[in-house]
Amino acid sequence: MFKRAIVRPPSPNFADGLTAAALGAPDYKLALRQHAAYCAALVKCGLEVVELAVDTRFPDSTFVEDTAVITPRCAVITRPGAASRAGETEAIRAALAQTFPQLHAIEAPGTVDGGDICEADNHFLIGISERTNEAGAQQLAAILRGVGHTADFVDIRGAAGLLHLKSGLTYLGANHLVVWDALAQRTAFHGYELIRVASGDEYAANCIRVNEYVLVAAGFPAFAATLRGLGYRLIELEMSEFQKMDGGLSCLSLRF
Ligand code: CIR
Repeated sequence: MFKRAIVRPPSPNFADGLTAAALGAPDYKLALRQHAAYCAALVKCGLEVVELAVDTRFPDSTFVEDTAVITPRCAVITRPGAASRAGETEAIRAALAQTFPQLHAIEAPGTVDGGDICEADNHFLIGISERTNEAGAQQLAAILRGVGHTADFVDIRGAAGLLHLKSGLTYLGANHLVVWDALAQRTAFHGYELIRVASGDEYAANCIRVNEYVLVAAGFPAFAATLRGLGYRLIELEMSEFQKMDGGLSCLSLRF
């Protein structure tokens, strides 16, 4: 069960962040409303939501997930792969230090974005991407294994349209792994019961299980029906303005 989430509202210069989405510039006021609805959903799931101050030095800083990896056994400050995002970890380190007396950290030359790390019970799937390099992936795996988790790597370099591993993948619990059709054959996913996301619905694959609910992006009725059919209780959230900046539901919080 998660008890708490760290979030950071989008900053007024959110539109200056990194994106390859080609969906146009986000509307800041609408992004704030969507972010508020997201926080309300986390509260509905039973979480205390800790909101960090907006920081205009970092237009992508609303995507807090990329700055840390938190498990029931450890917390790791990442070293984000995009230079413009490197400084985002400072505020996260300060926020987490209150709860985690020992913070691990990824060191140069390693880079890790939290969006590449998928926690599946005690096992961690670590994406190697344009943001998470092999050195960072190895460092993280060593930290996770050192506290008793297991870890495996998934190389997604060259997977078209996939910024982070979790852009195309979600572990829901109960051995259910939501995954893009295009990724379903990867050996790292053998042994899971796959919930395949059809071509055209790719954005829906980034959803999050939060206690008794699954938060899903609005606008994907077939995918939502599949999850409901498996017995999941859903909260559907409008995510259009974050999608324009290549972000999804998981990216907007750190849950622990
Ligand atoms: C970036 O390119 O870094 C941001 N615009 C989007 C980050 C999304 N984060 C995630 O998928 N975990």
